[in-house]
Amino acid sequence: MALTEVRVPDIGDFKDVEVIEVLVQAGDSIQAEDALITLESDKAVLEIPAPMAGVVREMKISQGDRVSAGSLLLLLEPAADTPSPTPIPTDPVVAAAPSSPAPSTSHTPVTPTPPPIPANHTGSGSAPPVPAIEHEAFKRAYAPPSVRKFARELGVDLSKVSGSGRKQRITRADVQGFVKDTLRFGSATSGSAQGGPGIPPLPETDFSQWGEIETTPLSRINQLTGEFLHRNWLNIPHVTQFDAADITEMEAFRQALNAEQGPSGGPKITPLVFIMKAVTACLQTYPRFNSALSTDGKNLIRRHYFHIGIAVDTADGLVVPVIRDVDRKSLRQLSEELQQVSGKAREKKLRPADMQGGCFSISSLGGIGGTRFTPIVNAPEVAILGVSRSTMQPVWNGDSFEPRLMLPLALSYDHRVIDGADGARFTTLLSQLLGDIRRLLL
Ligand code: CAO
Repeated sequence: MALTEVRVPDIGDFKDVEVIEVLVQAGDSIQAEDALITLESDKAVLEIPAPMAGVVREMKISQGDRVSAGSLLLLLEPAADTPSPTPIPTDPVVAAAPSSPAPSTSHTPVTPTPPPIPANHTGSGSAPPVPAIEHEAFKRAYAPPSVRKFARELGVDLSKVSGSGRKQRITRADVQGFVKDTLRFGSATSGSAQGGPGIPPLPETDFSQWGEIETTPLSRINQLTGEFLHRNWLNIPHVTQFDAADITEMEAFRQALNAEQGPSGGPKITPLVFIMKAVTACLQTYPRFNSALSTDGKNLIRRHYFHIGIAVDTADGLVVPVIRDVDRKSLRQLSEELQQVSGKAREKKLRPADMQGGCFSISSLGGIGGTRFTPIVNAPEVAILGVSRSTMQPVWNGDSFEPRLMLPLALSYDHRVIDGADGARFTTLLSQLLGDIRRLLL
C-alpha cells in the first residue's frame, strides 16, 4: 500500500519551531487526531495531530529538530478502512506558554507544587478527597494538549501540578507524580480547605554554580525515615517539655552493678535500661502517654502493654526496634535485649516485626554528647523521650552547692492528646523516679 507523507500543517506565524516531544514511533498504530509531536515556540506549545488513522512506517524527524509548516514528519500507511489517502485538514492544538518569559538556562530554579498536606496519618487505606478542578487556572496551566487530556481523564487540576519540562512545562510524568503524591499523602487542597495556605515549596537549587559538588543517593532507611519524620512533623502539633533528673545515686548503683558482674559477667548495664523502667512506670501512672489517637481524631486507644521503641543509630540511618513488655523484665534482661537488638540493627538483621507495636519511644544520645534536643514523635505513638549526656552540675541543697550528676530530658508529645500540665507531670515523675530508683518498687 502506498505510504502517505504526513507534514506539519499550517501553523500560522510559527517558523523553525523546535520539536520537544516525539509521541509516536515507527510501527505504532494510530488513530486520526492522535498527537504525533509537540512543538514549542516562545509563545506556545503546539501539538500536531494525525490527519488519519494508520500505521507509522518511518519517522522523518526526531526530538530537537526544528520544523515549519510543510516539514515532513513521518510516512504513514493509511488504515485499510480509511476512505481516501488524502489527509483531512487538521489544526495544531495549541496551549499558551507562560505569560512571563522564563529564563532559558537549565539552572533556573524550579518551583515545585507545594507538597500536599497529609490530612492525617491514617494509613487506613481510605481514598483522599479529590480536589475540585479550578477551570480558569486549569486553562492557564502550561501543558500540551495531550497532557491536558490525560489530566482531565484523571481529574487532576493542572494548576496544582508543577512542571518539570522546559520553562516549567507540565509533562505526563508530572501529572503521574502528582497523582502518586496525592494518593500517598492526601489531597493537595486539604490544606487550603482548612484555611491553610499549604506548604511553601523549597526551590530547586543548582549548587554547582558556587563550586564543585557530588550527588549521592540516600540509603533506603534514610529515605523511609525521612518520609516518616516528615509525615509526623506535619501531622502532629509538637510540644517539648524539658527537665533534668539527678542521677547521682542511680549512676553509683549502675557502676556497682557493672563492677560486680565483671567484664565477662553479662551485658553492660547503661543508664538507658533504668530510663526504660522509669518511663514504663510513668506510662502506668499517666496512661494517656501509652495511648494512640484514632485516625478520625475522636477516640483514644489505650494500650495495656508496655512496648518501648529505642532509636538506634546505624551506618545506614536511624531505626527504632521495639523492646516488648518492659514492665515485666529485669534491668539485666533489658540490657541483654538492648544489646541484641542494637546489634541486629547495625547488622541490618532486624525484621519489620521487630520494629512494630511500640507504645512510646526513647532516643538516647547520651553516649554521644549534646545538652538537649527535641525529638519528633514516632506516630502512632503520642510521645517520645530524648535523653542527652549527663553532666556534673553544682546544685543548691538549701545550704550549699553540691556536685550532682544531672541527666537532661526532653519529652516531645502530641498536643492533641497531651496537655502541657500532663507533660510537666510526666517529666517531674520521671525525674523523681530516676533520682531515687527505690521508688520504682512502689
Ligand atoms: N549520659 C552519660 N553517659 C551515657 C549516657 C548518658 N545519658 N547514656 C549512655 N552513656 C554512656 C554509657 O554508659 C556508655 O559508657 P561506658 O562505656 O563508659 O559505660 C557509653 O555512653 C555508650 O553507651 P551506648 O550508646 O553504647 O549505650 P546506650 O545503652 O546508652 O545506647 C543505643 C544504646 C542503641 C540507644 C545507642 O547506641 C544509640 O544508637 N544511640 C543513638 C540513638 C539516636 O541516634 N537517636 C537520635 C534519633 S533522632 O531523634
